[in-house]
This record gives sequence, structure tokens and C-alpha cells, in this order.
Amino acid sequence: MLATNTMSPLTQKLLDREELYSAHNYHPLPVMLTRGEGVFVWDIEGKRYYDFLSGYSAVNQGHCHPKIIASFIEQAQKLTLTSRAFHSDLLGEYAEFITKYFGYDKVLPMNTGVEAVETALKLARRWGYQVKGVESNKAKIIVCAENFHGRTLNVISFSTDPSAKNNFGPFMPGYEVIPYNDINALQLALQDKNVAGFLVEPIQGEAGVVVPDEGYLSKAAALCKEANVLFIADEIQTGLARTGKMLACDHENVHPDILILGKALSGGTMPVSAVLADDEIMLTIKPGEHGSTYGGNPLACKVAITALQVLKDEQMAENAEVLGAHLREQLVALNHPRISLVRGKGLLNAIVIDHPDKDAAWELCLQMKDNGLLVKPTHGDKIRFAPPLVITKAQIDECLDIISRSLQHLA
Ligand code: IF1
Repeated sequence: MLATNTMSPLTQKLLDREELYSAHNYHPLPVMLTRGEGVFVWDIEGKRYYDFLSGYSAVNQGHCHPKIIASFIEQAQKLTLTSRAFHSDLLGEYAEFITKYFGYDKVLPMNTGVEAVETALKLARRWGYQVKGVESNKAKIIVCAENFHGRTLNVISFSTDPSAKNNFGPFMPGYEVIPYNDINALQLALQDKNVAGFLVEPIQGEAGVVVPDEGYLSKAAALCKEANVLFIADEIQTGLARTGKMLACDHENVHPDILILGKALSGGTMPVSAVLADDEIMLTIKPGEHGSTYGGNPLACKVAITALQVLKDEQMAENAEVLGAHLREQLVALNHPRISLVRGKGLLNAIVIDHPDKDAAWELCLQMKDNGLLVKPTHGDKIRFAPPLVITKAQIDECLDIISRSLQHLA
């Protein structure tokens, strides 16, 4: 049976309404969701699916985690926002909790991931001028090709993805793009005395879960230290237990100079992001020089404490490590002629589909949808498999069966 792109009249009606009134900046799979719990989501017809995208790794703790939701409701009925014009009792509690959790002097709380990336870049430049002694207005940040760090004009200035960048110019100067996973290229770029930072994803998510060579992160961090350049890790997607360790950098015992977190920091309830650094870097920004209306709001603080606590209490990193290895092993064992590659770490994985039909990955995703599993292709031929970290082995095996049955339709 061919995958169905057809849907119920009600779903079609809701899709049409969305099409009419909402911007067309995405091309979602034709499914209309209305409820989520743990590893499952339900559509408006009551059909249940495994969520293998986890809200782009924002619901690592599972949809509507009961403890996170309880914290959200409790705080939402008490105090949600004071602005930073006044203190709230929760900011200090959260700041102490998260800085001790990851081992930094301070945190600068923001909301979306890209705001945290922008904040990290501002801190790196400011540190470059005021501490390292970079020439005025000449600070450079090294980034990697195929990066994804968000959608603001500054951040897409160093994107190498035409669909994210074309016809949005003019762009921000001060960035040098080098190949990912290339230590020699980094060593060369670090010779420039005006380099303030190196911004890198420990695993490139949007590029299709590109895992660098063993040792790349630790060598890169060592080279940055030698060159007095800040190693800036964007762990917005790879962090918070997703890759089998609390941070992807932990696989190589790398302690970034600036750590950027987002997505699952709130367990998928609301935008919460954070930048962590030690005082030498963090205190280069003085009162009134950076901020945001919602940054560090009490609701976000309360939710983030619980979201971080349940990761440890429920040993989600350990679970991701074990079940990720099992998932990859079984995907390889399918030995399907159209799967050219299986790669990933922990429960951040992807398969690469090798097929003359450029829509093959999309068709496969439609088939998996019909069979009760939701994923979506990235960059055409890669399908990311990133379920919530609360998934069980039995559920992984059920999903492997769904994937296997769906692949049978891929000639
Ligand atoms: C989209 C995926 C992309 C990120 C990393 C910063 C941000 C993201 C490593 C910005 C956001 C989201 C954005 C979403 C698609 C999704 C994504 F890989 F996670 F699937 F694009 F790469 N750094 N990733 O992954 O965080 O401002 O969105 O909170 O924009 O299409 P944000």
C-alpha cells in the first residue's frame, strides 16, 4: 500500500486554515497533532504515534513530563515574569543550580536557542577586545561549514546553507568558515591574532547528524587554549543527555569556555536557553549592556530546575547511551540496500537514504507515519531518529519493526 498523503476531512480542514492564516515557512508532514505524553503523540483522529523527532530534541524528557508540568503549573499560578528591572527569588536559585550542575561561575539566561548563540558571540567579541586585546572592531569568530546555529541575520551570516541564507543579505562580517572535523584547517585559522572564539556543534544536527572523528573536539579545544581563543560549544541540540552523556563534549572530557544550552532545558514547555561561562568572560558584560524581556523569568527558572533534575533522577543519559547503540546496531542489521549510512551518538541518530528518487526519504516518512512513527527528512536524503530519552527497549524494538515494515515499500 502506498503511503497515504490523504487525510480525514477534519484534518484537511485544519490544514487549510493553517495554510490560509499562518506563514508558509515550514513544510510539515501531513499530520495534525493534539496531545503528547512521554514518547507518544496523538493526532486529532485519536491515532497514536511514536515521536522520533522529540520536537527537534526539545522534549528529551518526553512530552508533558509530569514533574516538569507540575512545576510549570505551580509557578504559573504564582509569578511568571517580573522583568529584570526587579529581582525575583527564583533567578538566584536557578543560577546557583545550573552553574553547579555544569561547573561554571555564572549563567546568562535567555529564551530561544539562537538568542543564546547571539549572546555567546557577543560575549566572545567583548572578551576578545577587553581581555585578549583584539584590535578594535576586528574580532573574528571561526565557525564550521554546514553549521546550524539559528535563524537571525547575524547567525545566518555564517551559514553555508543557501536555503537559510539566500536573499537575506547584507550579512554581518567577522566570521571565518572552515571545514567541520578538520583540525588542520582550525590550526591554520587560529593563527590570526584577532580570533576571539571558535563556535562549534559537537555533532552537526541539521546537517544530518554528522559525528566528527574521535578526538576532534578535544584536539580543537586544546588548540583554542594554546591560541587563547574561546572554545564555544553549541549544545542546544546535542546537550541535556541526548547523545548518551549530559553534554556531547563530555564524551571527550572537553569543558567549553562558553556553553550554550536550549531546547530541552525546559522539557519542551516554553523557550528557555542559557549561556554558561566563568567570570573572566561573563563579567565583560556590564549592567544595561545586554538583556531580554523574558530572560531569566521565574517560570522559566522553576521549569528549568525540574527539567534538569529529572534528566539525572531518571538516568536519561545512560538510557540514551544503551538504547542508541541498540537502535544503530539493529538499523545496520536490517541491511537494507537503500540505507547507505547509519550514524549518531546516544539517541541522536540518522539514516541516509540512497535512492534515485529525490522524494524517497519523504515517501518513507509518510509510510512510517501510516505505521505509527513520526520523523521527517533533513536536507532531502537524511532521516533523523531522535526519540524522547524516556523510551524503553521494548518500545525501540517496536519502532524498529515499524521502520523495517515501512522500508519494504522502498524499492
Ligand atoms: C528550524 C534541528 C535545526 C540548533 C542548534 C541553535 C539552534 C538550533 C544546534 C537555534 C535549532 C531547530 C530550529 C528549527 C529546526 C531545528 C533544527 F536540527 F534541531 F532539527 F534547524 F538544525 N543551535 N534547531 O539545532 O535554536 O532559536 O530554534 O531555539 O529553525 O527550522 P532556536
